Amino acid sequence: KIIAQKRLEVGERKELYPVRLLEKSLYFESTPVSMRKYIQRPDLSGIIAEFKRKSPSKGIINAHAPVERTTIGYMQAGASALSVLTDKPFFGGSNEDLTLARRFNFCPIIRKDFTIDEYQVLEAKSIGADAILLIAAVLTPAESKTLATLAHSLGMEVLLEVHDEAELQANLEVGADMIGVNNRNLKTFEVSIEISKRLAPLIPASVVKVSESGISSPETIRILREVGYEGFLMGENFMKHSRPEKAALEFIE
Ligand code: IGP
Repeated sequence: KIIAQKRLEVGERKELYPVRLLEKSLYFESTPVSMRKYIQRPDLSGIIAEFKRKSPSKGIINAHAPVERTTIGYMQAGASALSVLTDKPFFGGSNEDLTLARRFNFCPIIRKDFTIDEYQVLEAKSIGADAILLIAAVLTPAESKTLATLAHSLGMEVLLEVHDEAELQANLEVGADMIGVNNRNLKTFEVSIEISKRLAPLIPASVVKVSESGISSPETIRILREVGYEGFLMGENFMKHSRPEKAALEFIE
């Protein structure tokens, strides 16, 4: 459903903003910040703090928090990177949200969208993203590889999201910089970090491991670190507060 909607949406935007317009963005002249490196920095928390107003599983999470204050605060709290949802129908985000976050922050920003088309990779670059998300469940390994190669040619990094062993095995040749294990089952919306624990030993050491979704305690992060994760993608646990950045500061301290 989400993917069918995404195809329509991308089709419309391609007409409105053809690639030759996207390529006029000044961001094409700037070098992205390495998200891998920031995640591995010992002086930062490893937390990738997410800005999202709503989600398919929870509905509205936070309709009022402004992008600027929230993302600046996330960074000041010690987040290693920012994740900004740019999908409107399902997550209430926009490209403008990411560009605003970009204008106020130097840290890496991943554009959280369902990337299915090369156009979106160019678009990510044009709005100031440093990394893109590829979801194994909605792409063939060949498609992922094409999109990853394009992202790399633009200097961006790739976070490849997987949910099980089969997806992981099938995508080892994609060349992702980071592999994210989603703890949320996309069919049942159920969350369990067991999936991160199970897949950790199967992820090659050269790839940065990220655990995604449903993280709400420092104890969980400690457990995930023990099995090899360096990045922790957290959204709702912060965004459910009226001041998400304050929740992040308390959590990280
Ligand atoms: C954040 P949570 O449970 O902390 O809000 O999860 C993030 O992992 C989640 O938003 C997410 C996501 C995605 C969103 C994981 N994979 C793919 C959109 C698309």
